[in-house]
Amino acid sequence: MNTIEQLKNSIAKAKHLVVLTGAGVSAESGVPTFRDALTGLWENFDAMALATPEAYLRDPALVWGWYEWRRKLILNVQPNPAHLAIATLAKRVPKLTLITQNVDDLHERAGSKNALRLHGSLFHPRCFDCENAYQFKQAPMLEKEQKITPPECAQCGGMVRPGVVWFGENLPEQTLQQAFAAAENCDVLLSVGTSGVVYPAAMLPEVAAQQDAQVFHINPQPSAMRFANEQQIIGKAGLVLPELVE
Ligand code: BJW
Ligand code: ZN
Repeated sequence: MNTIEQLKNSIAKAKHLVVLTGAGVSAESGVPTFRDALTGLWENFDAMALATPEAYLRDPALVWGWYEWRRKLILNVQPNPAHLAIATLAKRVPKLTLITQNVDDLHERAGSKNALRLHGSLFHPRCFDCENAYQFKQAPMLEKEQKITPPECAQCGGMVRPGVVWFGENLPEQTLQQAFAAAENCDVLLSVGTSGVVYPAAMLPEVAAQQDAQVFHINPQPSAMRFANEQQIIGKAGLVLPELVE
């Protein structure tokens, strides 16, 4: 039996399936992954270095412009067959917990409900100082990749920041607890399109494997595997996942 057949069998028997997604699940929608090289205004920057509170405070317009450019990009793309297959899988198993590291809204637009968002969202900015939520009033106002001064908070006049989790910041506590509880209690965990290098999300497959769940990685690149109950399917999410629901 090949690994896809094994995965199908495991899913058919699963009482609780966890799907953990990373940037690779949105790649076939045309969204660059986090570790793809940046372009244009940001080509000399490393995404890892821009996604920090320090980078934002050093040059707010550079960082806010990067996030507005990305918000515009997301608004102009569509969910791909991988997002759609995950939404379909949720209807085929007794329980599916979707955990995403992505800050786009493509899972929701594909029909997935209640995704646990570990790293926040591009669409829910807040004040850097008082955390008051900020409502976008318009689609991103940028013709090209450019710096944009962040809007002001209506409550305290502080600068608005993206509603995402940057390096060195805590993940939303309740969401993180729910994600770990799901990993501890599932029988199958499917890790899709993540490099698995960013913590604490990177611990979730390991936690599931230690609790004897079957863990499968779907990625065009080989994944680091440490447990006997861990397997990989080398391939693109948009090709592999639809096979599970056809
Ligand atoms: C395809 C495909 C296709 C392509 N189909 N696949 C323990 C050990 C070491 C360090 C730490 C640790 N605990 C905490 C840390 C520090 C830090 C960390 O992890 N650092 C590491 C880099 C070493 N973590 C944190 O700071 C976290 N906070 C925290 O732990 O708080 C407590 C604390 C505070 C202070 C000190 C210590 C503890 C916060 C992490 C926040 C991450 N935020 C970002 C940015 C979000 C906003 C934004 O988007 O701008 O989240 S970073 C970035 O990485 C983003 C992603 O969600 C995340 C994961 O990336 P992902 O999704 O895996 O994407 P890629 O691009 O890396 O990989 C894409 C994959 O897709 C590749 O494998 C491709 O092959 C594949 N692919 N096409 C399927 N078609
Ligand atoms: Zn404020």
